[in-house]
Amino acid sequence: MTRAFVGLGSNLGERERFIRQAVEEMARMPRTQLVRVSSLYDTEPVGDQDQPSFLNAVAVLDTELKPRELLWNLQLIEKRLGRVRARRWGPRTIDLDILLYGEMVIEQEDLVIPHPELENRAFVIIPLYELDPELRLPGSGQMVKDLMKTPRKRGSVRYKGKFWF
Ligand code: A4P
Ligand code: MG
Repeated sequence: MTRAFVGLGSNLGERERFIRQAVEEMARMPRTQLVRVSSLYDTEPVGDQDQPSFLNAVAVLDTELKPRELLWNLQLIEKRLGRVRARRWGPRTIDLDILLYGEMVIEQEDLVIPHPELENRAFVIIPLYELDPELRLPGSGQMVKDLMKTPRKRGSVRYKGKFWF
């Protein structure tokens, strides 16, 4: 079993419903247990700012799926929830990113873990801190609680509420 952290983001339509459905589907993935989900956060778009604000959260999974199998399963969920791939960093009903997969560091063309933008994004760091402040990132060796202290331009993040499931 490997502990993986998956980032969820939605900024089109009923954002909370898409997050909720994605979590339900993740809980049904093969050889996987859903452990916890962070609170929901209302976040300013990072990158392409000309789009609606996001609802973001992070889920913790224990899984026997290999990283690439996990990616396929997440992409299947994105498709089922009707994600239309328009423009990069643009609006979407649901985006599922593998943030961390145990201690593993992967740098392949179509799979990069830890997620390359992780350390720059408050909408990822804040829910990770809520889930596990002592978490250490493989690669850079940075701790999540230390990343919380680094001031940087990474968009505003507002607490939206607990996630119940
Ligand atoms: N890919 C590589 N590594 C991974 C990984 N660790 N997890 C590849 C998931 N996918 C990974 O992703 C493009 C390709 O990335 C996939 O085919 C996969 O092989 P995508 O989801 O199709 O495209 P995308 O999401 O538009 O692009 P990208 O570069 O993944 O963007 P991000 O990093 O997902 O950022 N602002 C706020 N406030 N909240 C957000 O959630 N999200 C984004 C998208 C931008 N701004 C945001 C938010
Ligand atoms: Mg993505």
